[in-house]
Amino acid sequence: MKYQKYLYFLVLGVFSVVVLFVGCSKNDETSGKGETKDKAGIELKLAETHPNDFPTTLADKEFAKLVEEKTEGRVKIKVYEGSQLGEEKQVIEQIQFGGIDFARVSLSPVAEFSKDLNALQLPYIYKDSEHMWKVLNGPIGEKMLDSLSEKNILGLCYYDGGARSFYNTKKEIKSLDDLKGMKFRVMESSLMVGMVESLGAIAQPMDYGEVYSALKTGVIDGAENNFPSYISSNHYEVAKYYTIDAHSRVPELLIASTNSLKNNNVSDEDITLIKEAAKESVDYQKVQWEKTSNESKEKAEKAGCTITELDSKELSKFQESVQSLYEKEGKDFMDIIKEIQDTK
Ligand code: GTR
Repeated sequence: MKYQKYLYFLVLGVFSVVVLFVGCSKNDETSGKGETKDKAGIELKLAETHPNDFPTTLADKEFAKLVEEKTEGRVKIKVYEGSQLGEEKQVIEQIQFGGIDFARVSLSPVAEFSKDLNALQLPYIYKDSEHMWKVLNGPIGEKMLDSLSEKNILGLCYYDGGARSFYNTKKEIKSLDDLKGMKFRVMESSLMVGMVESLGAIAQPMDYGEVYSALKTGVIDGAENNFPSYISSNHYEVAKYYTIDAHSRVPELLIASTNSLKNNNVSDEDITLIKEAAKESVDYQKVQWEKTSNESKEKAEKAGCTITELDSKELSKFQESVQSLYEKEGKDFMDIIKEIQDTK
């Protein structure tokens, strides 16, 4: 009887130790950033709209790889592509709160939170891609990234987003007149609404993920984007008319949440390494961008899309029409506009 009692306590003791051990090791794997931080580094989330093989997604992954290498595993970044963490507007809000740690988003919706950024996406502000990169890599580009800190955003770098043009389900657009009265989806950006209106068309802001079905069901007549997005979103299947008017070059942005970096105790040294990794991923992204742009245009041609180049006379009409927008939307940052235009 006495032994039975000892045996009972022994079994109970062994059982408790096992339960405690299993519980602890489970906790280590799954929870508490604090707990895993010391042993395996922290894992942070990066939100991306585009699918797996898109140039920006590939660059996000290159960035994540560089961060892990440079911080020797202290900071790991997992890329959630295909809008798994939400559409861009909500993602940017989450970045501000610290609910999402990193994101690659278009500059357009970010400019809603930091209005001066609009100078970088005004229609026809850049002569060409080279001019845009001079601006982005120069003092204006740096200043704009830094200005995001007021909104709890750490601006890391710019990626290439090519040039955006109109496409639609209805007809070939060869002139400014052809645009009149047509309804185009735009990003969640007041500047983009103004741009479409200045060209005489109707603007409908909408999340990117809703555009395909809106085109299909006729809620909108068209949208506007670069060739890689036109293809990867499958919009080309339903909106077969693409007119190369290249009305805006909207840079892509890689950003981090200053709140999340703080909450996760990411050290200043590691933040410096994160910034370095971002800058180093830019050239890689540009190579991917160039390749995918060419392939996407070819794919659109092969799929039987009608691709129209605007003649120079019509292009000047587009450029003249958007001037009203410079005066209306750009009045608070005329100095920046001038600086951009003067950048050689
Ligand atoms: C793409 C851009 C995305 C998203 C999308 C849109 O060109 O890369 O980040 O902003 O356009 O039109 O919403």
